[in-house]
Amino acid sequence: MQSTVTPTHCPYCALQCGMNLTPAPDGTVEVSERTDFPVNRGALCGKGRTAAAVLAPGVRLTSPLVRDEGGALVPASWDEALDRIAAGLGRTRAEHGPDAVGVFGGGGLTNEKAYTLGKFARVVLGTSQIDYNGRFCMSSAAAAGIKAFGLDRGLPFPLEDIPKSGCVILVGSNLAETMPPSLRFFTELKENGGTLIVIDPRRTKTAEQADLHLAPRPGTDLALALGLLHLVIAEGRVDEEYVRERTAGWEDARAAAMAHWPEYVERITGVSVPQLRETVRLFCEPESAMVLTARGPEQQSKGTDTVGAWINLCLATGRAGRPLSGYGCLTGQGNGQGGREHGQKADQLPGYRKLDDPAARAHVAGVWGVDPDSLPGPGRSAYELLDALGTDIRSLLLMASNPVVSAPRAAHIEERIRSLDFLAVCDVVLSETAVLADVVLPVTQWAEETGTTTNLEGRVLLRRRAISPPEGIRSDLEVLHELAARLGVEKGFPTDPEEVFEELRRASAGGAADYSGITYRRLAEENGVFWPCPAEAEVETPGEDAGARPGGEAPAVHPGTPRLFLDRFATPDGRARFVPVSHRATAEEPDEEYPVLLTTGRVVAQYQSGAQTRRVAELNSAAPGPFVELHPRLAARLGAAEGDPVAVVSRRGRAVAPARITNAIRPDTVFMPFHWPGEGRANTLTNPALDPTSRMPEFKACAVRLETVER
Ligand SMILES: Nc1nc2c(c(=O)[nH]1)N[C@H]1C(S)=C(S)[C@@H](COP(=O)(O)OP(=O)(O)OC[C@H]3O[C@@H](n4cnc5c(=O)[nH]c(N)nc54)[C@H](O)[C@@H]3O)O[C@H]1N2
Ligand SMILES: Nc1nc2c(c(=O)[nH]1)N[C@H]1C(S)=C(S)[C@@H](COP(=O)(O)OP(=O)(O)OC[C@H]3O[C@@H](n4cnc5c(=O)[nH]c(N)nc54)[C@H](O)[C@@H]3O)O[C@H]1N2
Ligand code: SF4
Ligand SMILES: [Mo]
Repeated sequence: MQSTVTPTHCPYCALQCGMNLTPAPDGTVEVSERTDFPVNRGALCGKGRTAAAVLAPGVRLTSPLVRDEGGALVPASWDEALDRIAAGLGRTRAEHGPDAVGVFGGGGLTNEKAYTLGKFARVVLGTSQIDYNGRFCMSSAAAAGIKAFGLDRGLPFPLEDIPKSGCVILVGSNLAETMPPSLRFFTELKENGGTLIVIDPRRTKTAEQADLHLAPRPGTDLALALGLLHLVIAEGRVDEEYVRERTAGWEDARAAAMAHWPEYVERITGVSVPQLRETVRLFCEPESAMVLTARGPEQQSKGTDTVGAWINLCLATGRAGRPLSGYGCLTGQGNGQGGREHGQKADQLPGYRKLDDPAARAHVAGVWGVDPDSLPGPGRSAYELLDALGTDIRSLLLMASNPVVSAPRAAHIEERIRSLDFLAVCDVVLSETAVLADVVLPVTQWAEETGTTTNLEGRVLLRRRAISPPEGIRSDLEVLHELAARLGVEKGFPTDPEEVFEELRRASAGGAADYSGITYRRLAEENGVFWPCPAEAEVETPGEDAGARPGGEAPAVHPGTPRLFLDRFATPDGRARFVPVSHRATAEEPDEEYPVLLTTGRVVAQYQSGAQTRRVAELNSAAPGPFVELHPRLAARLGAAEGDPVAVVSRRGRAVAPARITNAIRPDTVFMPFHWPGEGRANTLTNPALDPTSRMPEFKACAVRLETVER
């Protein structure tokens, strides 16, 4: 018998690399190269290559678990587990009202699941208290993009544009470790004569590729961007005609930048004035240039303003909404983009509609067959929701996140989770958060189910089912269907992903993220479609590069939108908005007691809270545990040698991990990856100070002191 090959996509990051899956006779599945997907052209990182390991029965959950009277989690039937969840959530709702029931989702969920989870919260539970882990991810960039451009889509152009640009500034992205196959676009940029500038307090694998590496103090990117804009103005490099024709608000932004003298910026950031000048020269001289941000500048209590400042730099120099130029955010999770468009965010309805917009409520309520007035209003943001557990929020349904490891001030959040009246978790493995649940439901994984994701380019993709799930596993959609029925809503929660997508198309129609012209058939035939893609193909929007249609005939349907803003921005008057921003300090500056800055991030072989990748032997041996990266001078002052356990202490707690001494980091800064629970958990230390607009916590900068540990 010949085995069938299924072309699909990786379960992990926002690159959504294409891969082929081939079922083996023993029920496992083999991952192999798929060369027809343009983003990765066959290349996979170690996580993608080994993703099938998490499908194995010894690794994953295979039965629902319920807490018995003795307090142990024991296997149970689906009916018992589902009944208990319906009873737990229902009891809280009856006793404390709908807003005492919380829902927490994830950017790893497919569009169909994210959509259904949002609908479940608002229609079945009637709660406003839903948010998701994407709030911890790209919410600052999203907020800034909406302010400036009227629309948030991670990249406004396909990755394939990068090599053709003149200069790319990568701000706080370590994509050589976080999206390895994408490094190709940047090496091609250099081969084509373009310049790569990397801004990171550490000389990362990505920074090693750069023509110019700036290493600012963590939390000072806002000042850095303002200093660059100051020089652009002072050196007469403003594109006056573009500013006049395509933007609004320049005068105020200009005045704010003028207050940020290069010498002042040098003092704040530690980046020298000659380096600032060189950056401006490299950015402004070519015909086209891009700024791409990732979590470095975004995960700050001023992340929205910081991204706004980088957008201002692009606007002042005419580098947005023009070919091979623009600002983009490198979204992180597998469906980090789609996950924020279809209604699992506290303030959103499907199609990237606003929950407080009466027209949006009426449209979505129409699709859902409910009274618009029955839809709750906006709820709390992710950290605020987690912080309210056990007090205002008494029961929680958690799907696809592991906050015990990944939330800021994690010891406090863990304690909040433990104080809940009732916790239900849907996961593929027994994560550190699932262990605390009253009921755990085992769900199907990427290779076992069909669904769509939207990658960091805004390209909607079809993930296909390649194998059957093991006996005893159900999908997230089946779980929500069953729970809805038990809570009295028999209709409107289909279990077939395509049926959900058909409804999502209607719900998104006319919204900012319009998917109504996208079908599963098109996704399969065209290898992905860029949103917005309305159902009615009016006259093709001039200036948009729609890409060639198969067959070459005139498009009968909307071709999708690979490139945004070429003619106008998505604001009412079509102009981009400058935002007047000024530098401000991080929420917690170093002082005598806590004299060092801690920043956090990732390593190539582990994914997020590590719930999945820590269970893969090959990845675990490549990255077996946490560490504290510090400069030799700091290590000498501390009296620590390579590998010695070092205690990192902040106002929130204490973590211990081995020292990794390197002069690739600033001497005033230490770095810890956040993939591990226990003693070395980085988030025991992090500061939940929130950005006032995006409600993003300050994962990237807090004050700590270091201590040696006797072993
Ligand atoms: N291997 C791996 N890949 C992943 C993930 C993973 O967990 N593991 N997660 C995925 C997800 S969800 C995301 S969001 C992306 C994240 O992708 P990235 O944003 O690339 O990842 P991080 O390591 O969090 O942060 C990037 C860099 O920011 C730097 N940085 C720290 N503080 C500052 C600062 O104040 N300013 C500046 N300019 N830089 C700073 C860090 O030194 C780090 O090198 O990765 C995705 N891909
Ligand atoms: N200190 C520090 N903390 C951080 C960050 C940082 O840079 N520094 N980054 C933040 C960022 S950007 C992010 S995105 C978050 C991520 O942190 P988390 O939200 O904890 O993300 P994951 O570890 O991916 O957790 C996903 C969980 O869902 C499960 N899962 C996977 N697929 C499915 C599915 O289809 N259905 C269900 N039901 N479950 C599924 C996985 O097994 C896993 O347990 O961490 C944030 N925390
Ligand atoms: S880069 Fe991201 S999408 Fe590609 S194989 Fe690695 S984890 Fe998967
Ligand atoms: Mo993320």
